[in-house]
Amino acid sequence: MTSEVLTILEKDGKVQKGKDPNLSDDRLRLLFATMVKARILDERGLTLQRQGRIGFYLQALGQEASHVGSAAPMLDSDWFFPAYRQPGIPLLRGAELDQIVCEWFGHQGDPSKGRQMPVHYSLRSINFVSISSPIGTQISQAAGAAMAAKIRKEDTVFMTYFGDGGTSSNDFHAGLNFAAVYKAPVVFICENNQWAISVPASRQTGSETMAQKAVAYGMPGIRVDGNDVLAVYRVCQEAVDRARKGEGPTMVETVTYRMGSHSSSDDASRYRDEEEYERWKQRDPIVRFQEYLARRKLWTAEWQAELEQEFKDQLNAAIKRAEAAGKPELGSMFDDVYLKPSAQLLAQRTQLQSLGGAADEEIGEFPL
Ligand SMILES: Cc1ncc(C[n+]2csc(CCOP(=O)(O)OP(=O)(O)O)c2C)c(N)n1
Ligand SMILES: [Mg+2]
Repeated sequence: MTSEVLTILEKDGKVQKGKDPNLSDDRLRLLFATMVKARILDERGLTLQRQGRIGFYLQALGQEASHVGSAAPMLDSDWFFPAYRQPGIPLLRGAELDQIVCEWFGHQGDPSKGRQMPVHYSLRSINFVSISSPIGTQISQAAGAAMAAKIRKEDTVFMTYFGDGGTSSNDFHAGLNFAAVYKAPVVFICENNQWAISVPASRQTGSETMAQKAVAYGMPGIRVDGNDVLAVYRVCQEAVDRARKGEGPTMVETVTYRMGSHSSSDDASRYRDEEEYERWKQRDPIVRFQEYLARRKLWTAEWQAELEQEFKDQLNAAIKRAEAAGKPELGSMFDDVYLKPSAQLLAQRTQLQSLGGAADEEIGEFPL
């Protein structure tokens, strides 16, 4: 294990010799289109929050290659235990846009029935487990699910995402330790975007890298350029193959950058140098990939403009439907917990209904 970072995409769309994962033209175009769509989704989400139409938003600006490239080698039957900065995964796996947008509003059509914060998707149709707000909880959940699949002799791989800050959580320790001891089929993706809200990665750990922590638990820890979709794909394909062959977990540290603020409730200009942002902007993952595709004659400005317009039209239509759908019936908050609701719950539901619309207040701002 070294602190070396694997890169494949060089300047002007050139690739390092012998390292290109040789994906088909269709696959390359799909990855690019998904990254572009994820960015549009994020722009629109933040705008809706600024307009006061949704309560909160979290962008993945600058991290599109990190999560789209890592998710792409997973099969449809595999499972994700995500954090909150991977909007490209639902898009890549063909989740319904209406479900995503209804979740932002907490309106009818949201699979979580408005019980989650915006951007905390739960998408059963694509094996995308409900996003948790407490940092790190998904890490031990993914390890446990992978252990269960192994015991049941299922051929399934699990992938979980967390940030540089997530490596300081208790669940990081518990999850990596269990996964390594039981050789569970799980891939841990640490998206090191250099910041945990206002805490820089240098204040997060005394370790030289995040990836080296994996070695202590007994699994490979690999560092990859997180703004290079080909490099991320290649490393994660190997990690997924390893897991499927029964050789155990891998941790991948994608070295990337959070180009936006932490969330709609944060202002990064209060603690972060403009110069740092400008430096990372030069390594924009979408621009780097576009240069590579253009070199291979797989990209034209017209093609990108067309796919952008088509997606914006779909998104606008989905937003219109979601906004009009209205809130879930208030009493639905008592559903889905017990097969047979307890007497207390039934009494509380009746009490709530007797209040009429009075309890159904407008949403305010979220604190984080
Ligand atoms: C257990 C817990 N502690 C604190 C928080 C508040 N919090 C929300 S996001 C965050 C930073 C996480 O940083 P990182 O893991 O690097 O992920 P990033 O936001 O950079 O993607 C914190 C401290 C929380 N949600 N849960
Ligand atoms: Mg971070």
